Amino acid sequence: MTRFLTVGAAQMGPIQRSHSRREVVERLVAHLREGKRMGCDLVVFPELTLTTFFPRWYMTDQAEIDAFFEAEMPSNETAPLFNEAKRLGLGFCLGYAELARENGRVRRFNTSIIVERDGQVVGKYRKVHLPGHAEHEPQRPFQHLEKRYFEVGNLGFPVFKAFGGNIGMCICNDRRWPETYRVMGLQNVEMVLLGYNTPIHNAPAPDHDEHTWFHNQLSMQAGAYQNGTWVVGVAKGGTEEGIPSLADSMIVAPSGKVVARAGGDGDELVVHRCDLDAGQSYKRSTFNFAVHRQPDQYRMIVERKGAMDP
Ligand code: CDV
Repeated sequence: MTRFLTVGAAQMGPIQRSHSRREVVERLVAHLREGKRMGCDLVVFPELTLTTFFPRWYMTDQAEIDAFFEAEMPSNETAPLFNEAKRLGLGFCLGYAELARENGRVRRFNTSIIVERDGQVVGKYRKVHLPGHAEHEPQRPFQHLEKRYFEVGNLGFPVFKAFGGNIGMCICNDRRWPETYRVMGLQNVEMVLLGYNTPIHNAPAPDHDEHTWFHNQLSMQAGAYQNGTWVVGVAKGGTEEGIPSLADSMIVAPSGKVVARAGGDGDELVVHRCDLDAGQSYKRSTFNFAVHRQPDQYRMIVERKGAMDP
């Protein structure tokens, strides 16, 4: 028996600092309605969907920083998104800056959630690989202060039973690290939902700029193939606050093939009907972990690593 899930990668064009949550949510609702027309079960939004990509600025006023965070989900401003999704019978995945209170402490994470078709939040992920820096680096044309504004995620890489399959999430820079996908692969993940904000210019390594598109695609294709999973990569693209960023949202099959892709760098819904069983032949053959992986050998190499340090 086959299990199909029609997914929409809801690429967002730029969100400027002057754009209100209400304006952004209206754009998200437009994506949902188009998703419904196109037969989607699930619509995936990018990293930090609700605001401009604020880690590009050095800020010291905590109230100014916290204005980019969500202390509750849904909130008054995001409730219309939840309500419309429920009315349409659509699920969604949303990235946002989360202000949490845990054990009497305020914590801030770069988070994404899975919301099922009945409006219930059924999964949460907090970004683990935070790129950039923690201190102001004025020599850069723009900042990338994720290490300043967020804590490293404390939920691991969980895989959730949702939409009739095994669904995982990761966020932006996580997609470049093979262990992101492998940790989920070891939990039999069938679809990874991932949003990103990737400036074309990489200040510490400008020689990488020309490869930005290739590296994005390479990471997602490798992660998909090596773990027999779908990968849904969703960008915030276009020029945001003067900074051009990568669009190129795409849906990658467990074969590693790109099966659907954005054509522009604005708001655009990229849709594909995904067979959640399509990864089975990879998981049963080339990437049969139980038969072919050698965790003891990996451990031995890691334990000898002193001899190998550069
Ligand atoms: N938001 C990100 O995580 N961006 C990084 C950039 C800084 C390289 C990325 O991996 O796309």
